[in-house]
Amino acid sequence: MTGTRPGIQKQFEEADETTMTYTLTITGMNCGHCANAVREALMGVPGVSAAEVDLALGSATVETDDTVTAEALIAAVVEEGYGASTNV
Ligand SMILES: [Cu+2]
Repeated sequence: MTGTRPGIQKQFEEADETTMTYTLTITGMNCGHCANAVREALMGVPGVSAAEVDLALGSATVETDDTVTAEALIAAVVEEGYGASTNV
């Protein structure tokens, strides 16, 4: 059965799987400027469609396509000078 109608099957899978949401714990942010820097770092990762950073909670919610790994998101934040981890 698999493979007989790959086009149709793929469309349904993609509808479900192309958007992923990561929640990261961010450390080292002190002000809105920091939150903005983290947000821009996340938005700079190819495949990220939306990023929201909550300064008070020290967290980030990132929407991506399915090519993006948590490691890539963490690396972008660390490169910006902040700490990041995921609890998946
Ligand atoms: Cu700051």
